[in-house]
Amino acid sequence: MKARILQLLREQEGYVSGQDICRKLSVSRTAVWKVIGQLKEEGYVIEAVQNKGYRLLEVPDLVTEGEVASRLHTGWAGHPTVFLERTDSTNNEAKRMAEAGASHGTLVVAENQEAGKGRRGRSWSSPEKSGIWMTLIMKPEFPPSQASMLTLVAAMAVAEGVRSVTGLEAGIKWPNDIVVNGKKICGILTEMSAEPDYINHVVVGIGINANMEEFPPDIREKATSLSLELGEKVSRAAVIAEVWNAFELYYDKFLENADLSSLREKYEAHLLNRGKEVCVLDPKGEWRGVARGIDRNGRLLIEQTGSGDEGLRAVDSGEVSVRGV
Ligand code: BTX
Repeated sequence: MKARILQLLREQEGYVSGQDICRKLSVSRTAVWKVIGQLKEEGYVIEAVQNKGYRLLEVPDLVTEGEVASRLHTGWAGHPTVFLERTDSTNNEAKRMAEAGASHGTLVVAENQEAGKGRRGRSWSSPEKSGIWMTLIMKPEFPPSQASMLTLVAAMAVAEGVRSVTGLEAGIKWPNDIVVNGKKICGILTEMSAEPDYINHVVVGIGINANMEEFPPDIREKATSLSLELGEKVSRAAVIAEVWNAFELYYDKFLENADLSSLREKYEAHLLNRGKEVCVLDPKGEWRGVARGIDRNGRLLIEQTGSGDEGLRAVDSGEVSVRGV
């Protein structure tokens, strides 16, 4: 009921009368009054005026069930959402839960992540109560070879979610860095447990720098947060909900062919490397070219330059890394 009352207050520009809330939710006046009291205790500033009703003036940056659920419009992603005060890594937690039988769509969100992980053993800086550290458990039916593309689907969802909540121009640096004004605001780590032809589970971990005001010296040059770019704090709950609202829509499109053919255009519209010169760090030797887009499997298409070996080459994120020139 708390989530529904919050939703009604948020949707209304002016006052919502107590009577309207009672009627819409089929509850008593006393019940509404109690919930309003609880919300005030949690830090919401709600004005109550006789004969007019209630008006929401200020929302604290809380990552609570009420704040997330009142904005989440998904059928399965985030149902249920498990909120933790602390964990080692939401990806590790999600894997443990998946092995213990947690269902497809379960989302794990933690306020404090003590050992946040990046790709290939790197670490992910996760300061307390200012970022978004979350992981979705998935048990899909497509073959394991397709799972790495979920990272690109997630990147699109983050770009979309961030744009819709903040208006910031979030773009994607292939394959899955989300960048605002040239600096990284998000990292995505997808991990899988599978047999050769069968996925046990996939966990899609997303870290978003939401409201931190500074970064450790080693990443200060390349990292930023939504609040630093926007000049004001953002509602982390709103970003969480909008990311999964977008993810579910994109995932449905992905499932049409179990590849990115229906999403390519949209991904490319956010792709910052497009039309730019890139250097491919290939273990067999570095080479350069101009990034043109992605193929249906999420490989970056690069037009090779300057080697006498011209043509479009597709590179795989598991094999090479790419940096801007
Ligand atoms: P990555 O390997 O692409 O990026 C890791 C690199 O990014 C680090 O080596 C460091 O240079 C830089 N970095 C570290 N922390 C930050 C930060 N907060 N902002 C910007 N740059 C940073 C990307 O790996 C995948 C990260 C996934 C993180 C999520 S959080 C929820 C889930 N749980 C978990 O343990 N990991 C995922």
